[in-house]
Amino acid sequence: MTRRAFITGITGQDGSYLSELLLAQGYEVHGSVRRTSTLERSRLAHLYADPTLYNQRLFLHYADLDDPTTLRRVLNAVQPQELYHLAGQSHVGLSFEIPETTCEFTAMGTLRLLEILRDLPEPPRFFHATSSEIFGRPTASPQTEKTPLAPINPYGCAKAFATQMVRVYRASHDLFAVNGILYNHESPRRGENFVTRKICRAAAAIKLGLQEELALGDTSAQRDWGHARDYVRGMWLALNQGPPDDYVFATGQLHSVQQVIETAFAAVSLDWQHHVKFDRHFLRPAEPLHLVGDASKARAVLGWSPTTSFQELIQEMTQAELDQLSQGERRGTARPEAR
Ligand code: F7E
Repeated sequence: MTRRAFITGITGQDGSYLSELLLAQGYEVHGSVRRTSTLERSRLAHLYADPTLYNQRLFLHYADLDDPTTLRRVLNAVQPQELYHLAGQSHVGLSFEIPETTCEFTAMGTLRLLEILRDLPEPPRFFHATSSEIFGRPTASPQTEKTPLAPINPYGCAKAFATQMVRVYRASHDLFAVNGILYNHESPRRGENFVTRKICRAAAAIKLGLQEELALGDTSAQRDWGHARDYVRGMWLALNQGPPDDYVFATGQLHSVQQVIETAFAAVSLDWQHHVKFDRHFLRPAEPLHLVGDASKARAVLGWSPTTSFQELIQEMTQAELDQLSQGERRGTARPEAR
């Protein structure tokens, strides 16, 4: 029997990689998209350009987390066996500016989804993409599934609420519900306002003479960065290989924003010191500290481990920008700025 999966946030970085993984395994894949005036679905373009996939095994539905009636109707019609909940406002810096929207989608949106699942005759297995930001400034490093929640920004608070609700619904309503505690994961498909993509794109644009300098905030900030493709494999394993539980997905390695700069600029043989400048506009009111994950449980229970090193990740992202920007330059559509 063909398995059916539903993805909220299918048009995002993780949604596109997860769609590819599920389609390659023979799944029928459904996803919700927001009804907006712009159709930002470029990450899926290669999939729905394929007539053997689009509307055959890949289906998009208009539905959103702030419209539970539509979501309920769509989920009733699709009856997925697996639901991957990836949608939400995911930019930490932005969450200080739009905290209510962030909580509305990321916290309440998840609760609404759990309420809908509870009422379905056969609730799907549920994967919630939560975040290392729930730990804020933890007292222990690296963090595990047992590390206490201590968020320090609106995004982390919204994710902490949603994470705890998933735990409550798993324990109280017998749902197969999983929290994947995801540390930073990047790729050439990352949104342009996240720091790795911003740096890699700028390094490539400067190399091609399309941009002169790159303005950044705190370059001493450190993160545990992995490749998004590895993390979506973890999502699938979590719903198919283990009991419903919480799992940390991380590389266990900390690197600084400064190291991203040096690696990306070295990949295009440029001296970063001639191009990178500080702009306080990109500083955040609070920075988390020592967010580095211990993925031992995912390794032991799910057989998961990351396969891409930090160097490989940043080099791949920079090369992808070079390729994309040089193609755009040839067509006269290069658009380097990413602030
Ligand atoms: O920032 C510093 C910034 O925006 C990383 C999301 O996926 O991962 C992501 O959140 C660091 C921070 O990611 C700039 O202050 C310096 O310390 O790439 P980011 P994030 O905030 O870690 C977690 C796990 C999530 O769950 C989130 O959804 O880089 N930084 N200068 C800068 N960051 C940005 N964006 N832009 C700068 O100019």
